[in-house]
Amino acid sequence: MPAVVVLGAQWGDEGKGKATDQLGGRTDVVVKFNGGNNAGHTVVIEGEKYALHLLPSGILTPGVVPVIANGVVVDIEVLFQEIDALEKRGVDTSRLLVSSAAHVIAPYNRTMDKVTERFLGKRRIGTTGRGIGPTYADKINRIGIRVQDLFDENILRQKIEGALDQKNHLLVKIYNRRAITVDETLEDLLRHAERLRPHVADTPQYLNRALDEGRTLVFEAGQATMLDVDHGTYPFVTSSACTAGGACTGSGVGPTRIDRVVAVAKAYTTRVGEGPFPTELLDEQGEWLRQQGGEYGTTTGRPRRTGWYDAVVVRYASLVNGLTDLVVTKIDTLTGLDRIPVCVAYDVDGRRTEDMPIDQSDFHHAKPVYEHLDGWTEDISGARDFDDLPKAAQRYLEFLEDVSGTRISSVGVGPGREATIIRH
Ligand code: 2SA
Ligand code: GDP
Ligand code: MG
Repeated sequence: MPAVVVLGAQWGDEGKGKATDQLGGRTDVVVKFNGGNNAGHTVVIEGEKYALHLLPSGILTPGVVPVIANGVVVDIEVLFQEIDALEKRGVDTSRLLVSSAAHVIAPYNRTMDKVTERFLGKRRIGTTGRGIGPTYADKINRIGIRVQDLFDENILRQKIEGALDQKNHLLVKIYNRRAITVDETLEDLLRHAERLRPHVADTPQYLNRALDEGRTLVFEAGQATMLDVDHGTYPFVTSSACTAGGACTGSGVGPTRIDRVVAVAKAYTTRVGEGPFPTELLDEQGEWLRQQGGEYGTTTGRPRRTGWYDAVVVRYASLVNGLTDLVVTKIDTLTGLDRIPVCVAYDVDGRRTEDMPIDQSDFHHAKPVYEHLDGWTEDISGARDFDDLPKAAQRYLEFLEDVSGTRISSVGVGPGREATIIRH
């Protein structure tokens, strides 16, 4: 498996960090291709917990080359905070490569993220407030700042001046904030430039050469299919391409070089931030799932919204990503339930549909159609083989495989690296 994409099938936090870390033992390079420090990926190794935001999860495996590719937006201050925290715990980060074409999150992007959300009020997106959306907006508007600009102060100053012309107009006239100066922005962006310099690389060249030499690459997506700016529940999405195609545009590796696309799905569903969520549970059952699964944001600590497994969503993820494999995580969280509902279709204004409605108003009205499966009470966290699972848990997984349209190649029964059942 020379090139594998690992992405989220739902609304994020499915356990992609753990899945990528597990592939780390069999890979040479791990590439982050979208998003930024809005991501929160948790990896537990021998009881030690690591929360990664901007760095790819592969960084925890000795010898792996972690790459922050061109599709990522980089907060340089946060990057070095994360590097320092990992180095203190004995993780070697010296091999990190950062694309010279990646965009940089400027302080005014963070400010714009926060003021825009406040201004939107009830219509807010529920962003992480890390400046992600405004930085991608600048990229598309062609007024963004890239990593390579940090090494030419003249160009950097001109770019900041250009960007601030627009931002200050909005900040002062619309949002009633103080104007941001070019000098303070320049100082902020240049603070760590020299420290960053040795990590900066032509990453499309590096990655394609690595493939030519027969090395193995894992592309780790941030966020997930339903948060993808094109294929997700727009406008309640993040601002990047979280789907399989994003691995190509976000890294400079062509689609013909990708061998497998693996999606991670929780055995139920969660979502952080605003937006439609058909199987959401707003009652004590939802609170039970939140407590049982420890469903709180890895980056912001926000309580995650919880609900039952939605096979319409995962089938859609299978379609838009061309999935080859599904990894189902957190099935241990469901232990103790009498019966477990699984959404197999939607009722949209009296009409049954098995496909994701393309019209967002239909998705907002979609009512889940459930099938109910038997639960189990046995502790399954020690299971390492499919046959170790109680019959009801086996049937639950076989049902998910059936209704999700993709083979389940591995199952998570706990947060630890070892708590996994490999099937294929
Ligand atoms: P943004 O900040 O512009 O990307 O927010 C836009 C939407 O994307 C959602 N989003 C996420 N959803 C799930 N997990 C994410 N990462 C963290 C985690 C979240 C946290 O791993 O737990 O700690 O709160 C993530 N990042 C962005 C976000 O909620 C908005 O709906
Ligand atoms: P990511 O953003 O997709 O990498 O996921 P997060 O790290 O934000 O959230 C997933 C959470 O579930 C983390 O706390 C993981 O340690 C945990 N986790 C992952 N797989 C499993 C599993 O199979 N069982 C349990 N109980 N926890 C898991
Ligand atoms: Mg997460």
